[in-house]
Amino acid sequence: MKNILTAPWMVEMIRTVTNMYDHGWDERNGGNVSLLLEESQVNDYVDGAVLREIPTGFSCPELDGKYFLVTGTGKYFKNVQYAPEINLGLVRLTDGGETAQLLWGFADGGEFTSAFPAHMMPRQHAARLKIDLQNRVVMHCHPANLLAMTYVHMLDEKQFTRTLWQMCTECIVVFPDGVNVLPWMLCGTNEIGEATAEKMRTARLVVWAQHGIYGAGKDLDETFGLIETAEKAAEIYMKIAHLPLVNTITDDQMHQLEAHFGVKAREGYLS
Ligand code: 2HA
Ligand code: ZN
Repeated sequence: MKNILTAPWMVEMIRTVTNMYDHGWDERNGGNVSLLLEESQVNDYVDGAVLREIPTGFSCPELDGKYFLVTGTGKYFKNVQYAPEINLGLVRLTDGGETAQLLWGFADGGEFTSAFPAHMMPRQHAARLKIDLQNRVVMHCHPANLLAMTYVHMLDEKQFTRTLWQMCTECIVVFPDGVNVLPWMLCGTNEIGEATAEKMRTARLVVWAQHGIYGAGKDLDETFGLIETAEKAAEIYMKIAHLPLVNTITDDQMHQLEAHFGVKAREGYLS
């Protein structure tokens, strides 16, 4: 069997959460990430022996048998690179998703992030709708400028999205579906998980007002890049929001971007 710490997906996960920490998005135990893996990707690295069984607190028959590499509850992203086997875990869902079989990690007796149900719900929706589970990554973090923006910008999704699109030329190309926004809600509950999953049906980015952001994407790089781009736009907004606005990116220019890059902006968001 090969050393699991050399698996490409493990290396990528450790680099990504380290990078998230270095960007200041994941203070203390803030943030959580899960990565959906195929049996063929994990086979060479684990023998299938179940170390422990952990109840998930939810049911999702559509995801039975799926493998996830996931960050631990209460764990600090800062520490993942130094002790991956304590701060990360590899699980396989069983019993209709109600049980997670721990195959590697959480070596101090820990468990996956309390947001695990919130990470599973969008995938469950997708599986139920028979949409390919192409969003292998769900990522949550607390980027300062997006958070700041939710204190001073209206939370209307169309207006919020349009403001972000106007802040950097690339935004509409990177997230043409825009960002959806949830008002402040109690985190760590099934309610916010359900609400986030519902919002993820129409956009891969969901802002949690006064808290942070959720992103979903096909791999770790893409998902990180989505959040990075939205956060850059929010940074520009926070630099200029208190200044007189002289120039902007017009809707006509947005249409040029759509045509040139072959993307379609969210229906009704451009005039
Ligand atoms: O996982 O960020 O919102 C810690 C959090 C919960
Ligand atoms: Zn959070």
